[in-house]
Order: sequence, then structure tokens, then C-alpha cells
Amino acid sequence: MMGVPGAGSFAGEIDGLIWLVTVLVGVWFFAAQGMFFWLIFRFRAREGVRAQYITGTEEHLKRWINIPHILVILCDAVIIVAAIRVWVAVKQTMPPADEQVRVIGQQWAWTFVHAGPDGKLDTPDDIVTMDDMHVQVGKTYQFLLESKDVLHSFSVPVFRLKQDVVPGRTITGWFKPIKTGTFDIQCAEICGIGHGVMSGRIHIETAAEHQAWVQGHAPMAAVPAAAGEATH
Ligand SMILES: [Cu+2]
Repeated sequence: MMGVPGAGSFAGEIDGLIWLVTVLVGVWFFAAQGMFFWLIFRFRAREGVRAQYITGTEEHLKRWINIPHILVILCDAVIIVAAIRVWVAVKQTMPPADEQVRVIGQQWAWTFVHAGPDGKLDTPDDIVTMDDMHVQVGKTYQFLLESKDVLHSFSVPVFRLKQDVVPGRTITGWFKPIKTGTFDIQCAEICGIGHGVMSGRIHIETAAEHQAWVQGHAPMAAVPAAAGEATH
């Protein structure tokens, strides 16, 4: 696909589907427009030729509608089958996750809760960041999407991933980064005056880089807790 390169395991499937729709719709668009302008040219006003009134109810004229109609429906069927296949693979299937990550949207920032050194979410060594998400290439992540206030949409263009974030719900989904690099995250649902600046970055790192990042973010949560206990 032109534009943003894919860096997620299902980016190719989404791009393929968009190409399929573009080509099938595009062929009919140019065929219909071509026919339209050809008819305008062919039957343009000329000296001594009266315009005909055609009702279009005769069998040999109705074929101009019926045959393309059936062909367009067949194209629709192809698009629907392809779309359902991709939908099932991406949205209805949850492959076994190597790690979980919690993504929390709020006006107007993203909070990411990473599993930390133990690889498990909701433990004291979790690593919490704002607007910067760190993942390891080749690992399958299950995300848990939450909102603190209004509707947001978690969009990672390089994964071809876009999922609404709904207050009061935890929405799960998955992605698997397949290419290293730093890419954009953007809120894709109008969520207030700061919606346009509600962006973040996803850092897709090699195993070694990711390990270094995890180790470099020592579990801070344990420190204030221990200090708090000491004062009792
Ligand atoms: Cu938002």
C-alpha cells in the first residue's frame, strides 16, 4: 500500500481488502462514467436530428441495467466474503497473547500500563507511561482498552488498527508488531477541544532493546509504598 508502511501482522490483510474494494469499485466507476460521457457525445444535439424519448422498459434496453446489476451484486458478494474473512481473522480471533498491555484514554492523553519485568499486568512492577508505548517486535499483545471520560478511538496506523474506547467498558483486542521503529498513535474519535493533540508514539523494539527499556524503568510503585509503611 502507498503511504504508511505496515508494521503489524494483519496490516497486509487490511491493505489487501482496501485494494480489493478500490479495484472493484474503481472498474465500475470508470465503466459507468465512460458510458455516461460516451452517450452524451453520441447523442448530442445535431442539425436536423430530433431527440428520442426512450422509456427504457423494452427488454433489449433493460439489459443495460440488468446485466451490470447482476455483475455489481457478484462484486459485492466477493467484497463481503473477503471482508468477513479479514474481520474474523482480526477481530473475532484472539491468538494466544505473550503479554497484556492496558491502554487508557482520557481528555487528552494516552496512559499505557506495561507488564514490566515479570511479564504480568496488575503487579507492582508494571511500567506506566504517558503517550509512549513500548513493545517488542514479534510478540503477540492483548490490549485492554479503557476510557476515563468520553469516547476515544485507539488508532495505530502502522498496524491498521483502530478501536473505539468506551467509558465503563474494557475492550480487548490484539496486535503483533513485525517491524521495529517508532510510529504514531492517534485518537481517531472526536473527543473534545484537544482531540487533535491526543497523539502518542509506539516504540517497536528488538528483544534486547526492549529488555534494556524494561530494566531501565525500575518498578517505582514499590518505593512510595515502602516509604508509606515506614511512617506508620
Ligand atoms: Cu480522544
